[in-house]
Amino acid sequence: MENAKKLEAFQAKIDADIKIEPKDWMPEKYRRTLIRQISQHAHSEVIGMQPEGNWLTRAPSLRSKKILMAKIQDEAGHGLYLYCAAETLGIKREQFLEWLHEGKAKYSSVFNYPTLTWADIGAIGWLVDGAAIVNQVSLQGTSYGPYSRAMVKICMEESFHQRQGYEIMVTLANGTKEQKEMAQDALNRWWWPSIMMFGPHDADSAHSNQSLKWKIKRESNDELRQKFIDKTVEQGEHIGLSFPDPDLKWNKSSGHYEYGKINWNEFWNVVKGYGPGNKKRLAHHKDAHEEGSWVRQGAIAYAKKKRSIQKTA
Ligand code: BYC
Repeated sequence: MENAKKLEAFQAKIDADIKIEPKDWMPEKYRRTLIRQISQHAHSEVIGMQPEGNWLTRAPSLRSKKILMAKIQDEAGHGLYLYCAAETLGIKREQFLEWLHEGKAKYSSVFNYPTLTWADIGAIGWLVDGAAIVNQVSLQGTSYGPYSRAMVKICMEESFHQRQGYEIMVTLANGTKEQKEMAQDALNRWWWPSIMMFGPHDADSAHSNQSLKWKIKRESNDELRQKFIDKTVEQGEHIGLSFPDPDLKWNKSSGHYEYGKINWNEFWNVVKGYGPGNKKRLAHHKDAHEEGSWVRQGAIAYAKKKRSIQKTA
């Protein structure tokens, strides 16, 4: 009875668009859903640095190298804001990393594809960050205060990332025949993985109904995917690129693009750990984590020492 009343009051707060803060009462399932989604979001930001890092030493100019370096550093920062937001739910960061290393926590499927050419860096910024922005603008309105505030800051930086990628694609699409082919090839390989980022169709999405009711998610997977497709197709056509989907066509009466069948076997295969880069990405993360342990130990020792000096002063 007590719990039913609390649940009712909780839902009333959500319905009135009042943010839920860390010390507020919340149903255990709400807390667990947030822990799962926010920590997976954080892992995606951090693992997402790897495909781009692959091109840092081979960027074609000092300018493009500086921009790419700044972008990758931003992704690390996004991971940190998100781990902090997830920690407000009572779980330590070490635990999130343990779950990631044990394969219990996911990260976005899209980061398991390789970056074969410089054009892939353009495609990631334009398409992957472009898809992430659509999702994250919506998540600014999420019901959990710390997640929502992290999203506001992250979105400001993501729009610069999307432009960084599109600028590379524009340059290549207006370049030599070989450069245009490189841009087209990158679009061909990144288009489907990018639209898979939004997750399964609504009818097959295990968590959507409850997450929408609790306003953890503000729009469904398919609604967000459609928004991304509608805005991105025009950007691609504007620079003379074509999309690898023969069924992609404008539907005048609905005001949206129709698109072909998504290969869900490929998606689930990647999500389950069998994509082209899963093993490499995780192994690299584990190695980097181990190699960085002396930095963490040093930082903890320094903080302890500083606290004890402050106490005795
Ligand atoms: N990849 O019921 P559903 C970036 C899983 S990084 C892997 O629809 P939900 C960037 C899902 O977890 C930004 N798994 O789930 C960084 C669930 O499995 P579990 C990344 C996926 O949570 C560097 C199952 O499928 N953005 O911008 O309601 C460089 C059923 O799905 C995926 C985020 O992380 C996937 N794509 O909705 C460049 C956004 N999709 O957990 C750029 C935050 C689904 O039950 N997350 N699954 O085992 C979300 O908005 C939601 O969690 C999702 C899925 C829309 C992804």
